[in-house]
Amino acid sequence: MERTLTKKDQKQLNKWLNAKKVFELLYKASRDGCSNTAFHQKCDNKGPTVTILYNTSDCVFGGYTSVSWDSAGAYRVDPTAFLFRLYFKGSSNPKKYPAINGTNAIYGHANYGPTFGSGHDIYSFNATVALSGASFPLNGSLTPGTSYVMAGDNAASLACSSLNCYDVEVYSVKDGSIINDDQWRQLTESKSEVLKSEIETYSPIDGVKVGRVNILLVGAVGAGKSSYFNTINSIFRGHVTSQACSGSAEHSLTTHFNPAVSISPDTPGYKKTPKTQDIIHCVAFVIDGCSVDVFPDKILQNMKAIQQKANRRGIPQVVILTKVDKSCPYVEEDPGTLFYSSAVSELVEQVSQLIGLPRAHVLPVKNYEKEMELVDDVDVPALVSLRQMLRFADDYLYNFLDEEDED
Ligand SMILES: Nc1nc2c(ncn2[C@@H]2O[C@H](COP(=O)(O)OP(=O)(O)OP(=O)(O)O)[C@@H](O)[C@H]2O)c(=O)[nH]1
Ligand SMILES: [Mg+2]
Repeated sequence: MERTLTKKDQKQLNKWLNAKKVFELLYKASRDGCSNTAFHQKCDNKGPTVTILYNTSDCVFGGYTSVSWDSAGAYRVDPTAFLFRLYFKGSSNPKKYPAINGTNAIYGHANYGPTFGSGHDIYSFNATVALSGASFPLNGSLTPGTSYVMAGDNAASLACSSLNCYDVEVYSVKDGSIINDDQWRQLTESKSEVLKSEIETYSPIDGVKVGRVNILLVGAVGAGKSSYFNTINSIFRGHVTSQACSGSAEHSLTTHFNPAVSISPDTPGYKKTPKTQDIIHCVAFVIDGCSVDVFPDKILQNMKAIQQKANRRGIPQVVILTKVDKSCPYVEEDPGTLFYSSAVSELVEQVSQLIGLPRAHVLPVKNYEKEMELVDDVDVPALVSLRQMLRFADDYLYNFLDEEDED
């Protein structure tokens, strides 16, 4: 039994909600602790949510509410709330139990975990529940039927009357992405072969002694720098490669250059009087699309500091916005929808405001990560991003047209 909301479960919930919502995990007892404080810290004032309990009888059940959890110690009205069962003793057995009139739909109390109904319809827990073996013996109670229409069902047929749970999860229920008929970013060229040959035949503008342009990739641990490099590399190699190690780790996986030590004039290879070909011609901030809502302040400050330095030198900057497949289920399923996805378009807007760059400088990509073979629809946004950086680098090189005669 899965102890997380599967795609199939999400589809079922969307059927009941008669909508296309996306589910974002806010709270998970096994991860965050089974306590009133952890629950309220993660879930208060987050809008519509769905709570799911996974008990040791392999029953999966819970409740949906469109109103926010809070710690006010009062019932909240929600005629759209409902309880549900997804699995019974390990078998799919979906059933929805609507609110009777919605008056006592949920109870938000600082000491309580998620609580539905005035008769302890589903009252998960109170204070802290310690893990006992592999499960949390929840200390609430399960007596559905006061505020929700059980239509012949009861605690036994809902969930084997058991609150001994492997896990309790709360997901935020958000408006899903939509796929528009028109692209939100008009691409003049959307064939990867054409983009590829455009880039292959690129050389920096005439009149500057620069054989190639230097692009600096900067970003947080795990943002997708190595993956982006690998994606571009793969496209030109003609098959998926992973020259730069990528993966997930607490500290940076790529430590080719010691990140703890700044470069100084004593660093081997340091050039006191760099030529135009030695300097950075474009700075690319690599940002994980999933991190945008909760962007760490420290990283933002670091980026702003780099931005200031780049601005002083007039160096163009872009954002490579990675993992956009995780922000839109359609893009995840079909990367060809990337430039049609409302979620990606909104994300680009959000990042442009966060970093303070025009939207055209925010370049969304979905890197190669799970794929074994090249996919045209993955290549196109990556190539578009690279072409854009080359164009910006060229713009920057114009500044050096007159300065190249000294040597
Ligand atoms: N779904 C998805 N996963 C991605 C994408 N880009 C990167 N990843 C995953 O994110 C994780 C981190 O990516 P890396 O490329 O290693 O990140 P990095 O910026 O090089 O990280 P460090 O070198 O550790 O600082 C890996 O598990 C990648 O597979 C993407 O566009 N979509
Ligand atoms: Mg790396």
